[in-house]
Amino acid sequence: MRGTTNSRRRLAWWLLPVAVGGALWVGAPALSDPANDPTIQPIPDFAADAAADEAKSIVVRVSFNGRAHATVTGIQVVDERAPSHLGAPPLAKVDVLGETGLIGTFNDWHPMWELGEETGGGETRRLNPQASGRWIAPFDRDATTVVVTDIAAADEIVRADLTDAIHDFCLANPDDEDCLRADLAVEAVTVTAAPPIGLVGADATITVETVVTNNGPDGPADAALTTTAAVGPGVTVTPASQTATLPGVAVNTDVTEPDQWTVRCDTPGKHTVTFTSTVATVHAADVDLVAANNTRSTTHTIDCAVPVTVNIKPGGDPNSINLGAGGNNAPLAVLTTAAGEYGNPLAFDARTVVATTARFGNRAVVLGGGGAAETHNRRHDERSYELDERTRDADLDAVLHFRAADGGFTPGDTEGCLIGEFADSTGTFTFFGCGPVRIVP
Ligand SMILES: [Ca+2]
Ligand SMILES: [Ca+2]
Ligand SMILES: [Ca+2]
Ligand SMILES: [Ca+2]
Repeated sequence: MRGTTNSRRRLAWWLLPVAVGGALWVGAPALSDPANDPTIQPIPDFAADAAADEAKSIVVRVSFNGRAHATVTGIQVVDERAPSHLGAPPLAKVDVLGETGLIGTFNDWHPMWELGEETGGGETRRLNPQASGRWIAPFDRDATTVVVTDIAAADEIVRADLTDAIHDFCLANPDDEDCLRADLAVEAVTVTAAPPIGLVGADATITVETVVTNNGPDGPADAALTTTAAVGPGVTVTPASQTATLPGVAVNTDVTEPDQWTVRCDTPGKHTVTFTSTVATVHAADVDLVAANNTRSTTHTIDCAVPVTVNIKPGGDPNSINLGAGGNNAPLAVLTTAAGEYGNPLAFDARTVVATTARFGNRAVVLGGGGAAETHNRRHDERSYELDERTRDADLDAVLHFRAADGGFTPGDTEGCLIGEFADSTGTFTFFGCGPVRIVP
């Protein structure tokens, strides 16, 4: 240790703030300049100056438990200008970080360093391992973190998250010039696109749009939007939640955020999905004092249908669909199948088909509620043909008849679809199946 030199340097650290804050004696200008004459210059009004000074600072208090082991005991925004660190020694390095990187850095005292005076007049120093102290940084609305490094030990002493303290300050002082007061609101949550039915074992896509606005008074404000999907048993929605940042939502301006969700039906029946959107400010210095309008929900009911195998024109191939008079009684078999047969996830007993609910035709037409109704309003249970058009297995299938011209077919259609209800001991559910057709105009 170069004791003498170090002592002198430390002494300079003591004195420099005094020198900067007070008069500069070295090379002082001549008193002949009236501007430098203290006898005629007014005494500054400290109270008035303090009131006009809107500068704030961030105070990080710590207590040590050994060198470079400090815990944060408090973080606070105060209405006072941060002290100058111009003459501070390179003991601790204080970095103020924001979302996009370094905002400011300065050297400061290390609270563990304690200086004293020897009885003989010399200077003593010691490290107090139980010290407590504070660092004071100029306020910055974008500050997120203070990192203090012990320069000599090259150790991070503390890393303090400032966001709660800044947010609390702005909640208490929303009209402060560094705070932004925005009443963000979710105006609407709407399912804008969804398939008419879901199929058990298959994925479907649902589009949900959330409209966010900023009721002011301040803006634009970045908004964080979170939308969650809640479902009961029998259906799965992924992801469970989605987030988006809506940059710069201007006052009285609507911003629409669309999200896509994958819905998978696990069991037959009608299942309800609830989409809930919540908006919040993004930055610590931005506050929304009206929480009541930050969340909105919508519910969507998805009818999970059981996929079935249909043999249009059983025993025949191709499955010609005659839209003229020849197609007045087109037969179709709904096959009774075991789970896994023809790729169907669930077993299906065709004898549960409710014939009066069956509609046959173009896919979009039957999914939209149209299509041809069963000609006789009844089901014919018989051992019909498998898709090879030759095999007839032992179980009974449901043969139905339709007037093809009522199916909404167009000449280019290559598939015919059947939708309807089936009823078993557990309830009434929807079934759906399609097969290839050749349209005969
Ligand atoms: Ca609000
Ligand atoms: Ca056939
Ligand atoms: Ca069968
Ligand atoms: Ca059969």
